[in-house]
Amino acid sequence: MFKLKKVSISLLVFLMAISILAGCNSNTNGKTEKASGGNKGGKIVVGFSQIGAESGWRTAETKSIKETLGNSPDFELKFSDAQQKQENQIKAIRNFIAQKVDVIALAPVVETGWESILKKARDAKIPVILLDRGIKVKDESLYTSFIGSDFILEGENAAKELINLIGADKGANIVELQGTVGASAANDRKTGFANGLKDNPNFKIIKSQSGDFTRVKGKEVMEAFLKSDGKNIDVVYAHNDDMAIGAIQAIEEYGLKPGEDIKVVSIDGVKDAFEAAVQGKTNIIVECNPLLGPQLAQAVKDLKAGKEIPRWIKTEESVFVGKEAAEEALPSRKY
Ligand code: GYE
Repeated sequence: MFKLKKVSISLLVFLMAISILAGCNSNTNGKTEKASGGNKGGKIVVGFSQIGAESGWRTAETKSIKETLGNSPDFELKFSDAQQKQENQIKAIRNFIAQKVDVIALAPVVETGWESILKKARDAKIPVILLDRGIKVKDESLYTSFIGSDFILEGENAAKELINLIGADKGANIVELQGTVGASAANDRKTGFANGLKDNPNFKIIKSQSGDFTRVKGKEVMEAFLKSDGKNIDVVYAHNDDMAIGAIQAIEEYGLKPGEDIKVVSIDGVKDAFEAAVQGKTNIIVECNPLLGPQLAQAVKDLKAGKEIPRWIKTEESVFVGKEAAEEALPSRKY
């Protein structure tokens, strides 16, 4: 009797496990997501290949997409986290094609190497919308649209505001913390910043290295810069706020005052950066908006309704310089 009960409980657990597995399929990096054959119940099925969770910016972007598309009766969202690996993104796109999603949204970790998988999506007649970072492809028809910021302009604005802050006649020794190697956001922010400095040769980039868009690496690289060149550094330019926050910690541990002894300039505009600015620890924040969910939802709807969507959907962005600007903006910051 007891034995029988035990067997039937195990059988039940086994059957339950099978039915759960049947409803799910394992995606590229081992995480599971709901299976579906596309366009279920009139919903538009969107497969989103996200880069990972390296920064406050990216977490805010994921939240915005999940809140907008994941909670809407109009969409079914399939979300895949690539954990910073292009190969995971390629696998995720292959899965989305196999699942016959209606639209693929891709936040590409790096700029190159997308041709072959995007050709597969095109052959399957699934439009691809790039989100937040761009790619370099010879055949521009491999994607439909890019939703995101002008990173070159962001870099130029960072340089322009820095020159205003320090004074064009003075000049500064700058160290640069680059984003992920090969990412459009890193390449273009580097180019834009260099463009912005080129008429002011007194502003020199004395060191430049990748901190991979993370706090931990930003801190590590800044520690190395300080160790080799500490007394010479006037400014740190970080391609995102998280690396700047890591650098601020490194500067404090080195015994200098961030925002005063070493000026800090970074891009994104996450709350933590505004809090640092309020404390006078950072000087210039160039905004880059991660709340792309509503724009993606609109673009996908328009596309499915047969409308032509813009090749580049840009976002309005500002620059915040100094303590007062940060104090004023902080209460209404959404990310
Ligand atoms: O600035 C950074 C992130 O691609 C625009 O990626 C995005 C960048 C953002 O990790 O914080």
